[in-house]
Amino acid sequence: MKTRVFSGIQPTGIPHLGNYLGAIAQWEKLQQDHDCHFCLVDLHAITMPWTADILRENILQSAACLLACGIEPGKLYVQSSLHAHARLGWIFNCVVRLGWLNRMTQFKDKAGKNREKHSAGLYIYPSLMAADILAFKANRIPVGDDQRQHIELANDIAQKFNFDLGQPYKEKTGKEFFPTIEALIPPQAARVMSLRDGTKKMSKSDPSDQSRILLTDSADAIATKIKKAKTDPLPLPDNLEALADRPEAKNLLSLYNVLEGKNSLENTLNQFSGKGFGAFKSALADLMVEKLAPISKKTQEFLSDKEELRKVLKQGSDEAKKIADPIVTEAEALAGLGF
Ligand code: AQP
Repeated sequence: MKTRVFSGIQPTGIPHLGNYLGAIAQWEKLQQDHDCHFCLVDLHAITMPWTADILRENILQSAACLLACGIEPGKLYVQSSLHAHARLGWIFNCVVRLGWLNRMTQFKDKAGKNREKHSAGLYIYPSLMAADILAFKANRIPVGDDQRQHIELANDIAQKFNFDLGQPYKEKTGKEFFPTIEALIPPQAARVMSLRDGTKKMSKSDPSDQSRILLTDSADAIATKIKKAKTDPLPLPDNLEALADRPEAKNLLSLYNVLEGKNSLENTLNQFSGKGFGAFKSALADLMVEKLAPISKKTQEFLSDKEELRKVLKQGSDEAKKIADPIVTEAEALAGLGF
């Protein structure tokens, strides 16, 4: 049996380069020889203020972009079309401990000083994410580095469920009900940083458009964003140690390195060491345009037929239901639910 892979992305706008290098590029490779299910997590998207029409449009745009990145029809669906997520999510809300949720750094970062004003959904988001994964009993989760802590929490929730409620299943089968989950975090570009601040991750929710490269950005937009990207006055160094306290330079060099398909930052450093940022940025923008232009073009093609896009998402949902519905029904029975 093929190993099962699950991952999701919030349909909160067109995916950016961080989403692509941290997650989507891995998805595209894994689908060749794994049982893959990729999800547009609209239930997560509504944990921050939202508008229904914009959300609907973002779902189609994100779907078109993911298909343009090579995700195959039948493997992509919308989270809210599968009730298994919310059903298991509620059970997990009752399994997860408040102390565990209090440790989640992403909530602290997003809620900031205004935590009282944020939705309860934002706070319990990680337990829904655990349900997203475990509704499939998936055990390989390709994600960026920012999701590491949430995957650890999903394992804690799975273990507590197994221990508190899964004993009858274990006695019958000799196995734990939920498997152990492994995050697949890419060796490079696991955390692509903002173009405006090398200490913050590139994110769809950053208020500045200039902080991220969208996969559908035009050549001009890419050139302008890279030209304006924050840097420092020093020339590019010739060794990795000298990048330690230069986060913006390190981020841009890493992007060049990974887009060029090299697996060592030293190669890129050798190519540009001693040069100023002007020449390097121009080479980086050209390379980005070369890699992203085909994705942008295909996204527009997919978007030109929204009926077809909806059909593709329905197909993905039908496939996902076949797996997740029986698992969640069994989890409910173990929890004494589902009379
Ligand atoms: N900067 C990044 N570098 C590498 N991987 C990243 N991911 C996100 N940002 C980076 C990975 O992309 C997948 C989808 O994540 P998401 O939709 O939660 O990402 P986002 O762009 O960060 O979206 P938002 O709306 O702005 O959400 P928050 O505020 O949560 O960051 C995940 O696998 C993620 O690791």
